[in-house]
Amino acid sequence: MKVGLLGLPESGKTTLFNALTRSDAAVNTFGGRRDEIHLGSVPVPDERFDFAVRVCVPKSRVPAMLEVTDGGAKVDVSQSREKFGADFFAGVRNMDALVLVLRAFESESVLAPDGGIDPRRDAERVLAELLLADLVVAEGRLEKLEKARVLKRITPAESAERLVMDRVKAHLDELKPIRTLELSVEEDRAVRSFAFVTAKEVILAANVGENDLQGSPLCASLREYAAEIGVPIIEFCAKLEMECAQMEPDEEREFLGAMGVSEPARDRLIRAAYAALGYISFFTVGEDEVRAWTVRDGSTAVMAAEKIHTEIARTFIRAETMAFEDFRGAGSWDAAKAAGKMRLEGKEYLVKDGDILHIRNSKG
Ligand SMILES: Nc1nc2c(ncn2[C@@H]2O[C@H](COP(=O)(O)OP(=O)(O)O)[C@@H](O)[C@H]2O)c(=O)[nH]1
Ligand SMILES: [Mg+2]
Repeated sequence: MKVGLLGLPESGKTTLFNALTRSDAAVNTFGGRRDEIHLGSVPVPDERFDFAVRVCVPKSRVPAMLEVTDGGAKVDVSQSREKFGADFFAGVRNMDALVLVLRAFESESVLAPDGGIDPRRDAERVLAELLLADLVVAEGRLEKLEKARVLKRITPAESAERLVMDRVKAHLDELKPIRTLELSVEEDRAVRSFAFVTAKEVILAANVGENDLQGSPLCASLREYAAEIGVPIIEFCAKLEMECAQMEPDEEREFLGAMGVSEPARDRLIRAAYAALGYISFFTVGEDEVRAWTVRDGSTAVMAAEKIHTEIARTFIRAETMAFEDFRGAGSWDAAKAAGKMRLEGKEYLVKDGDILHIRNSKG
């Protein structure tokens, strides 16, 4: 899963990046370099994966990974419009979700923006920029298609695309993000290559001060806004989380716990992203490898097989399947199988969160 950190300068993106990925990228000092892109990844914490590793003792273990990009898009709404182009958000076009980092911390050393600290205002401004970027793309494409139509050089596929693009533009004109536009599978396919930024799921990430961990008053209006637009919100203190990100997980929990934080922002963000994207996990287990896989809820067994390898999907016969709790209860695949907990499922079986799958295929 790929997430891009987005936000105004000095909102704490790089600080959060360090906290999430346990890195130590330089945070901005005033006038510092702003053009750097940071890429990092962090295993998705999952006690089911840990359990499977404990009981299987595999040669290799491959957890699901969260990939984080910081600096893929620099949003500075104080700059003139001319500086924004369709390419402005190029760095986040291949992300699954966007994490909008919002300054909600007071600080004497980090200058407050004009108008004071107001995470809701900042959220609205950045989301408006995203809408505008998509409008530029949709309008540009519609102009091209219109020219082709006038010159009678429009293909049937382009005519179909034009109808969808009209709907996309009308939706954006109403200031609504594309993620709230219902598109059929074919319609989605017709415009998917444009990778509209407002089609992506958004998570609001309010960066609060150390003393506001029990609910920052600065976030009251932002919380209402999040509920209004139906977007998840997490509140955390990036600076604090960065300080303890290098600790051992237990030590980190203890440290944060003493500050009244029950779970690191890393874990909460990952959970919010999985929920927003409708992602679930399935596992493959064995002596060679224990591996966690991420698929969309509603994926079939053959789609899960596709994740593993196209060849395995092509030669799919049956999925040997068991629910995670049956695996856990029996303590091993073989024991669960002996207890009659293993099922044989076909291509259209809907994979459940936590399922353990073994795809039988005609290649072995
Ligand atoms: N007090 C406080 N300062 C923070 C916090 N998060 C970031 N900062 C400071 O804000 C400045 C900008 O942070 P940075 O992560 O570089 O922001 P970016 O421009 O969005 O990447 C740095 O001086 C950070 O130390 C926080 O939670 N509390
Ligand atoms: Mg930065």
